[in-house]
Amino acid sequence: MKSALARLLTSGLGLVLLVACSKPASGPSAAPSAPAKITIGFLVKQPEEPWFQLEWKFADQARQELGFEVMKIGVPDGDKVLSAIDNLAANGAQGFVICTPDTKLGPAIVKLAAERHLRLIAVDDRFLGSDGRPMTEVHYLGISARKIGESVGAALSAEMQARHWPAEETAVCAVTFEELDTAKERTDGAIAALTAAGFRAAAIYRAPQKTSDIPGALDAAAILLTQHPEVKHWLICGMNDNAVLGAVRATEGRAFPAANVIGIGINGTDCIAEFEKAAPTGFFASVLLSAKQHGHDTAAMLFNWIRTGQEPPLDTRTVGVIINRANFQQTLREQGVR
Ligand code: FCA
Repeated sequence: MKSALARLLTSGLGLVLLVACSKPASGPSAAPSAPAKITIGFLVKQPEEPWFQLEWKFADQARQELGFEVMKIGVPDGDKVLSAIDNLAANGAQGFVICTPDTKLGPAIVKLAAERHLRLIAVDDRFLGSDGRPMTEVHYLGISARKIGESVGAALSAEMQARHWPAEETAVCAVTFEELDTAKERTDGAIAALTAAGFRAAAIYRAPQKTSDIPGALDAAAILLTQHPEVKHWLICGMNDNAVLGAVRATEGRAFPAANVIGIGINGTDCIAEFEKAAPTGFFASVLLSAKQHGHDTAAMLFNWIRTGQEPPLDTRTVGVIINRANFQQTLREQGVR
C-alpha cells in the first residue's frame, strides 16, 4: 500500500504543493537557496594569450578568498563553447564567466545557459543579438574601449612630436579587427585622437587582421608596408598588444630601425617580454588594463550572485594606465600582475 506522502506526491495536489513550496517566498527574482558547494566556469577564447592566463590567475585568487571551485576552460570556437557549457552542467556548476570566441554566439550561449540553469557574465567581448546589436540584458564587464583607444592615439601623437618626426614622412598603421566591437572602438578611438591632434587623415592606414593574434597582425601590416615604401616613420596601434607586436615584427622584417617606429599596445600583459629585451624595439608603450577586475571581480560577482542572489551590475567598464620600458616593472607590481 502506498504511503500518504507517496499518494500525495503522485496526485495533482501533491504537484501543486511541491511547486508552491519550491517557489521562493519573496517572488520569482529572489535567490534560490544557496547550494552547499559553488562551482563556476571561466571560459576564455584565447587561453594562450597572457591576458587570459592572468584573468584565470585572478579568478583563482577570488576562489581562494571566497571558497568555491573554478573550472578554467579554453573555448577557441563555438563547438568548444557549447560542449564546455554542457560539461559545466554535468559537473554541477551553477554559472560561468565567458569571453566568447565569437560575439554572434551570444543568443545560443544565453539559451543553452538558461536550459542548463547556469548564470552567466560576459567578460571582455560583449554578446551581439541576432539583430547585430549588443545584448544589453546580459551582464557584462569590459573595458572603456573608445577612451582607451583615444589615450593610445594621444600618446602616439605626443611621442611623434617629442621625436620631431616630419609629418610628410610619417604614417599610421592601425591594425584593425572590426568584426569585434571592442576592437573597432579601440582603433577608431586611436584614429580619432590622432586626427584631433592634427595628424593628416590621408596618411592613416587601416590594416585588417584576419586572425586576432601576432601572425594575423604581422601579415596585415606586411601588406601595408609593401604598399607604402615612401613612409619613413610609422606610428602603430591595434586592438591589443599582439596586434601591435605583429606590426612591429613586420617593420623589423623590412629593416626599419626601432627608432623609426612607435607602437603602442593595449593589455599591458602581453608585452612584458618585449619590454625586457635589452635593446628597445619599436614597441614603445602599452595601456595596462586591469586583469584583476576582469578575472577576480567577475568571478566574485558571479559567486555572490549564486550564493546570495545579489545581481551584478549589467554593465561595468574598466580603465587602464600607460606603461613603458621605464615604469612597467613598478606598475605591474602595484597591480599584482608580477
Ligand atoms: C579582447 C582582446 C583581449 C583583451 C580583452 C580585454 O578580448 O582580445 O586581448 O584586450 O579584450
